[in-house]
Amino acid sequence: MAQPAQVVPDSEAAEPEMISGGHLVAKALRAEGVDVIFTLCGGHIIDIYDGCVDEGIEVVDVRHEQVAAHAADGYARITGKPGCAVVTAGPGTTDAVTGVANALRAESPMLLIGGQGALSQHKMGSLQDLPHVDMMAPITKFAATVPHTERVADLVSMAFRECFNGAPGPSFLEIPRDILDGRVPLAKARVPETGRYRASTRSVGDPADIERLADLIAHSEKPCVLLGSQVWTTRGSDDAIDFVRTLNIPAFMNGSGRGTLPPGDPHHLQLARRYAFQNADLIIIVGTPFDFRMGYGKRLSASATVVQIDLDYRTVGKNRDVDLGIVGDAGAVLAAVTQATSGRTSTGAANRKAWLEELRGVEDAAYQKRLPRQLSDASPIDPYRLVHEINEFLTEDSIYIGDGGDIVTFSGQVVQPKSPGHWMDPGPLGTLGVGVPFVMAAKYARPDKEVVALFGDGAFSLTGWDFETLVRFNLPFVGVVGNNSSMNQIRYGQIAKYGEGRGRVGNTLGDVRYSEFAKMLGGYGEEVRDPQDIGPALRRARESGKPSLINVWVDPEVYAPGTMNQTMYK
Ligand SMILES: Cc1ncc(C[n+]2csc(CCOP(=O)(O)OP(=O)(O)O)c2C)c(N)n1
Ligand SMILES: [Mg+2]
Repeated sequence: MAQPAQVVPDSEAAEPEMISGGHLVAKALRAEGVDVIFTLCGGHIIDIYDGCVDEGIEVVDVRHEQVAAHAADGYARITGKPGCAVVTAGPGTTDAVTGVANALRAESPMLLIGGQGALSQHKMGSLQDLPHVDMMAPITKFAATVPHTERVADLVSMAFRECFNGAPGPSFLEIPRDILDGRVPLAKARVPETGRYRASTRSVGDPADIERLADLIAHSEKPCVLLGSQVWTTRGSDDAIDFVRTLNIPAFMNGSGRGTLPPGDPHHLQLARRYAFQNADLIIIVGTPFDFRMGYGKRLSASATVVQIDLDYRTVGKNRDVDLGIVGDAGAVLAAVTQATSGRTSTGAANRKAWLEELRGVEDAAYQKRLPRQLSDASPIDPYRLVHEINEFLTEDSIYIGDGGDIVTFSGQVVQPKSPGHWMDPGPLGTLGVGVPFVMAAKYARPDKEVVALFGDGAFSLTGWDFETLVRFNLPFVGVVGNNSSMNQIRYGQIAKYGEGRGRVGNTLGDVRYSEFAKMLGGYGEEVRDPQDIGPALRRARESGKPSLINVWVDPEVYAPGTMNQTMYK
């Protein structure tokens, strides 16, 4: 005889699996492949840590929230995955503002999660309560409050989707304390699955425009291309290399696009840029806006045909008219154009030999003119010598990070990364203090790489205490302080404007022995006053296997040409 089906009374039903908001955050981070959060603790956010323990996400705890946010930005740049910083309510979130703002201007996809007072105490004056979403809205692509525990993972995935809308950028979520600590049945929470909540961003724009660009190139005798940050963001380096080589187009690189072509490559140019922009008949701008770094587009010849390719519709044609605009993924667009030229009788490549030789001549002359400064034995040390030694020191596996004023302006001319994605600077916000957090992110994400950072003494001071975090997490790197006991880039402008006698106001730093600071915190350090000692000291820092600071005393009375021209303000 069949047994009657067993009816379980409600009171004895198996309890549904419950989950808290913090654990849902961790699940959503996991879905995006995020394996680390950068954070400074606070009572509002600890449940996220507990979730990270379950999901195997590492918690890297820093000493200032600005560092957490910059590290998340750096992690995104290095890995191509979004970075995540988690900070507490109020001052934790305000401290992170600079890092978020930097990521916005640098088009870096990061998520900042901030704590918030409990929703049940909304507007009652809870501890650390501030209008975070209002504060973050102008400097993010998306800023929202999570209104219910069931929605936590859903909103994290939404924030990630928004990070990759157009040109990438930061998102912000605040999670009220009761929402984060609350527990809901797992079955009721929306937990988006990896690969199922974001579409591809590899668009090539209008196919007719790809053909038009192929035509323009085929008929150009003097083209050049500027490979900007989005070439790296879209991981389009190989496509860009194929494009310039197949079509024989001289290439300049800026921002994170530096290193796309290795130094010594016949198509790699740097110092002839102004000449090329003045004399080219076709200028192709890839993944970089016409901002101050481009003289707002004014430095491009008025008679050249100008093409702009960008992930962000809003960037194309901004500040300067263009002849052709393509909204799409840098690598995908360049690959499509190379492909479009392949069936033609002529790509024009052979007609560009003379133009390449002309540019090479300009490049070589500029290099020879500067070389004596790079080899200078002067004491105090000429900053050109310091950056020359750093350039010589870099290998194909060295990620170079620049954080400072004048000293980094020198390095921008001389230091050439040897591989794609091996150059990091703050980007167009020009934020001092990104150095230590970028080291943290780079070395954490790519322990197989060497990280070499050049700091101004002013820049280092902003976030330098997190050198201790690098020691604590065993993240060795070669650090160099170009020490002029000054905020020298600003000092130059003051002297030029107000005269020598009034040039030393608000820009003087102490003669700090940063090597001792490094040693105090458990790192390696050396002082260098003689140019001959720079190379050996760098090598000993490499060998030490520790976070290091080589404090190099440079001449405060010499300035980079970019500083003297005050190009950044023009
Ligand atoms: C966070 C921040 N504060 C202030 C500035 C303005 N600023 C630009 S360069 C500079 C001087 C930096 O000094 P240092 O890092 O020692 O480099 P140096 O110019 O002396 O080589 C300052 C203060 C900035 N860019 N970022
Ligand atoms: Mg300085």
